[in-house]
Amino acid sequence: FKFQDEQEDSEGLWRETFKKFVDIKANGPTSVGLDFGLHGFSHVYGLPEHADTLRLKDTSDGEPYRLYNLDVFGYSIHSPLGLYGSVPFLLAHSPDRTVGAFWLNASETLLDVQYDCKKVKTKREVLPHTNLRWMSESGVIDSFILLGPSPSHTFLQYAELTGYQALPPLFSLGYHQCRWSYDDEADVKAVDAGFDRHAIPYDVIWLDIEHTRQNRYFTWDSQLFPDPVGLQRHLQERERKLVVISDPHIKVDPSWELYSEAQDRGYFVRDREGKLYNGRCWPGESCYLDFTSPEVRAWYSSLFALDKYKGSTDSLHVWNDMNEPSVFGGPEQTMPKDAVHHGGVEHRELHNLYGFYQHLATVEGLISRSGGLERPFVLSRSFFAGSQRLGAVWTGDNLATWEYLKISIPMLLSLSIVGVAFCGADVGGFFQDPKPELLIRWYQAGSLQPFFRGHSAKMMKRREPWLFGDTVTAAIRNAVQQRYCLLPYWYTLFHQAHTSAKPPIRPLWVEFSKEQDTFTVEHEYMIGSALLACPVTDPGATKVKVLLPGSGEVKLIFKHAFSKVPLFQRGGTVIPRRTKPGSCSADLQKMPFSLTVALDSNGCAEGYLYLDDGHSFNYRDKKHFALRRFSFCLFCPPSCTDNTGQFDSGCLVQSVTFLGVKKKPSAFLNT
Ligand code: NBV
Repeated sequence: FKFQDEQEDSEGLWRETFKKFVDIKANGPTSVGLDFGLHGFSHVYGLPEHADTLRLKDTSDGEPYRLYNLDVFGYSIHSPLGLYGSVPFLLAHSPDRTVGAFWLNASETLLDVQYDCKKVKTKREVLPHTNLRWMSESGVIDSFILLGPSPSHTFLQYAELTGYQALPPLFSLGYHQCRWSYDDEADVKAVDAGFDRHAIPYDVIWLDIEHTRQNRYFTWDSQLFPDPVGLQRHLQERERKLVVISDPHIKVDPSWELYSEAQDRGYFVRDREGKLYNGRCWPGESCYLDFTSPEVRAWYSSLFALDKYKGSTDSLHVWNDMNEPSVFGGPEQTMPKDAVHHGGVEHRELHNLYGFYQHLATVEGLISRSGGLERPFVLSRSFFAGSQRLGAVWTGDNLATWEYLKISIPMLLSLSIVGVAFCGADVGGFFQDPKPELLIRWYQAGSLQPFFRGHSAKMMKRREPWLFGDTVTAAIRNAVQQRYCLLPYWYTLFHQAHTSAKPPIRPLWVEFSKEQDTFTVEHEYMIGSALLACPVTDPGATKVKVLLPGSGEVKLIFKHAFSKVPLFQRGGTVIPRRTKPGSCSADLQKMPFSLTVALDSNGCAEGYLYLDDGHSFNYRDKKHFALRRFSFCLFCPPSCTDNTGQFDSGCLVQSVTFLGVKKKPSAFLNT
């Protein structure tokens, strides 16, 4: 078929006009779609990224859920519109079964969900039913139905398809201090010292775009950061790290070697006429590296080599922002769909994968920089199915309001159940100035989420934790210190995600899969199988109701404002903690352990502890790890879970606390 007449093409199948943009649709209409019926299900979850409820909504009367990676400043809450990343995977759950549906397509994708549209009569009962309609602008139908039957089986089946969570370096599970932007070296050193002065542990300080020479990534502003190596050494003395931003757009500047080399080698995305695609971003006129090309990725990775990236050291890690990609003034602030990539592939075919490929190239760069020995840390704003193999993601530019704090929980749970388990939201809110109560509550919530970073925009007031008076500082200190003491547990959970695909934070229905009153709970969740968290997300809260599956609802009254975060340990579990928080995760490694044993109704409990050096691949390549199972039970002796591991942590267990002991023991048990 050939496009004949614009009059006849009112739906824009052959050529589409959006505002001033014309999409030439060189290949004509190419959309694909498929309907699925899920018999027996009335709860569907996943499909990030949306700022919406955990259970996907019925879309019959509104817009379908959209998956199209976009830079949406101050995004709306409870909207089906696409945000920075996309994972076209969902899970359906019922008391008897969990299944997964994965629609492997990286072009713009829509999903319609219809609950209970048809009741299927069996001899025994009336079953619910859910209809799904997947629609993609382009590509092929490549779809997987995962049969579960449990949530854990479904996680595992999906990880076999798209990969397991990378094991993060331990430091990256600590607290990160970010701001757009810290002014200069002196500012960074002052903030770093502030954490020590106020006894607040932290691991990483971040530099945003202004650290570069006019937004040329891989460079430093020589006025503001004259001695970046010295700065990193300074941080390293306290065993802390630096993260710097590296965006995918490259300033058009023929006198800059990085630009001219990429241009000479043909490494930029082209427009539909074959010319260099020019967009605008922070540096002004910019070109966009074509990360979909393996050759471009290999070249970009090589830029992170220590001798190439001047001013970098091995304690520098990376943050990929604006990689949807964001193009100022572009259609929907992104790249036109008819731009052309490596192999003549139109941007429309792979839009949702662009950021993933930058993330991949950055991760490979950091791994190669260390000769393949060290685990990288790279945060990306854009993501796709499989991004869990690369590192961490965050939920972009949120606002400092209670609504954004509240929605961060279902947003992070939705990411977690589709494998992207190392995720977080800007603590405090990126835009607007949080009141102290909100800031405290956000630190408390963030300390119970996988990626824990405070961040704020440059037009906002400074908000280092000690700027709001002693009460606020003490509350934030308490939240961060609790996080550090609990790091052995978080690290063990990440090892579990890495090896068996269970996400560290889980909706209640994952752990209590038969209890239907958990199926729509979205502000409480499990951290592993042992802790139930219910961060406070309402202003002025003096009490909070918490559903404890199996035991009903409890009401907690707060005696002192902001003092408590509801966190419960489940009977039958053992939690490993460090006895003191230290000043950063490396310092923490010197502290002894404490174990908290919460007995179940039979007087038994078990738990795990995973240890390794916290930073290298030796756990994988040399089996330098220890995985211990603690069990408290008269009838089963303690055991070492994986005898192949060879890691001597040299650590001691200093104390064991028992919860739920019904009567005074008559003798000490030898466990
Ligand atoms: O690089 C500046 C910011 C960054 O701080 C933020 O975290 C990103 O999500 N970036 C977006 C661009 C500016 C947004 C207005």
